Amino acid sequence: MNGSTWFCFRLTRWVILGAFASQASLSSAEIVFQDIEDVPLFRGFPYVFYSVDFNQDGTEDAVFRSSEAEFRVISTPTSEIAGLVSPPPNIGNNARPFHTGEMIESSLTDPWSWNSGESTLIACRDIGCLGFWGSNIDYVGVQFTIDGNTHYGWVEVEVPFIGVNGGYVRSFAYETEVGAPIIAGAIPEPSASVLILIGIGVAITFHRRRKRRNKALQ
Ligand SMILES: [Ca+2]
Ligand SMILES: [Ca+2]
Repeated sequence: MNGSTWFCFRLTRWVILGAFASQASLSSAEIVFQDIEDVPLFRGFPYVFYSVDFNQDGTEDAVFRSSEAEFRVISTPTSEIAGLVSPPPNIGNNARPFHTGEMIESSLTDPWSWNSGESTLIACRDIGCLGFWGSNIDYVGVQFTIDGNTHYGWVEVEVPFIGVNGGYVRSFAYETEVGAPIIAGAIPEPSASVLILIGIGVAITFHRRRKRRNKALQ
């Protein structure tokens, strides 16, 4: 096999591998992920807040707010937050911390539900703390709509200390396929075209190396 035949053979092999990968990724939907510079939200007066806009359309999809009294995530007219509704006489919700790998989808296992309004991450006062967050990095589950269609997303949040009503918004992602669940912490896989380009790049590098080696041996 001469150099160019060998090169074509390698190239074909990598492209076939890329095509297989493309079949695999075509069947799965797409995640849009944004790793923002971590936003510190700590006990502002009267409060500090940060709005997450998953799809960058100018409509906020979840608002994180820290005040002296609590650190909360607030739904918008087009979103709901996964959590637990506090039983009476307490009012309000507590946001669920999804761990890496947990599924965020339309049906949540009891007792969790999709809730509108304010959901507490942590609220510590003299008498103790409310909320399921504290000394953890987990994901807030968000159900929101784009043009009336439901989408699922997660926001990575760190609440570093129990006793401090604040934390960091670290990154967020959403699933572009309408109604499709998203796995907490899942980020996009490289697309088929990127895999094919990588394949071609690797084949060309091998080819050049081989050519150089052959020259050196002559
Ligand atoms: Ca939006
Ligand atoms: Ca970050």
